[in-house]
Amino acid sequence: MLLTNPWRREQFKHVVVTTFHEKGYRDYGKTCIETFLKHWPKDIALVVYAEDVEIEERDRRLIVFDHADLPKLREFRQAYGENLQANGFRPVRNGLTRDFRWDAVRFSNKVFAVADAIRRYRSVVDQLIWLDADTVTHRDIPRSFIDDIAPRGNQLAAYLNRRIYPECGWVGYNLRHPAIMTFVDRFEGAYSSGYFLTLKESHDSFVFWKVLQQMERDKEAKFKRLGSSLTKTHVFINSVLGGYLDHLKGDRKAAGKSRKSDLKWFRREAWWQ
Ligand SMILES: [Mn+2]
Repeated sequence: MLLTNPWRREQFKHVVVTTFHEKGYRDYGKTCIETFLKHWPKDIALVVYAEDVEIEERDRRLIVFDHADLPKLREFRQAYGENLQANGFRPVRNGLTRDFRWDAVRFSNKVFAVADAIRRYRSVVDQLIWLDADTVTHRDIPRSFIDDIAPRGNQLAAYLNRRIYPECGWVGYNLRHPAIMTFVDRFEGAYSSGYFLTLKESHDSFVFWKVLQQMERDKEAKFKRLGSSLTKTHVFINSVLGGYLDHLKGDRKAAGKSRKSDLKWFRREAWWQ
C-alpha cells in the first residue's frame, strides 16, 4: 500500500497477539515474550492480554492489556462459567465425560482477545498474527519471512491446516480484507450467542474451521494454508514455522522444548539438534 504521508510508515505494520494467565506467564509466557523481543523483526509489536498477572518485561515493542479490557469475555464467563458443557464436559449416554474439545470457556480467552485486537488495530495494521503463548522463538526471523507467509489479496487469514481441524497456535489475519469484521463477528458471536453448544466441538480451532469453511463455500474469502493435509499432529513445528519457532504442546511445556520424535523430517536449525 502506498502511503502519501511518509511519517505514517512509523506505524507497526504487523502485530503479534497472545494471552496467558499468571501460571502461564511463569511456565511459558515469560519465555515467549523474551524470545519474541530477541528474535522478531524490530518493527513488529507484541500485544499481550494478561489475566491477573503483572508483566515484568518493558520494551517499546511490548504492549500489555488486561483481561479487564475484554468486557465480552467477562459477559461470556458470567453466562457460561458454571455450565458444565462449556467447561470440558460432553454429554454421553450415562452422564458426562471429560473432553478438552468441549472446554469453550478455556479456549474462548483466545477468541475474545484476538477479536478485541483486530477491532483495535484494524485501521492501522496490515497483518495481525495470533501466536499461542506456549511458543518459543529460537532463531532470528527475517522480515521477508513474515511477509512471505502473510495472507494477501482475497486471503482473509493464513493458518495451519491439517487432516483434522486446524492448529490455531498461529493464525495470520489480513486486516485489509473487506470481510475481516464479518469473520470476527461470526467467530466471537459463536461463543457470545451460545451457538458453540450446538457444535460437535467448541474449542477455538474447531469454531475457526467452521467459520472458514462457511466463508470459503460462500466465496466471501479465501484462506492461505501453511500446514499439511497429510498430518494430524505437530503441524506447527513441521511447517515452515518450525525453522524459527517451537510450540510446546501439553507436557512439552515442562521440558521447554518439543521432542525430536515430534519432527516428521530432519531440521537443520541448531534448536533441533
Ligand atoms: Mn498452544
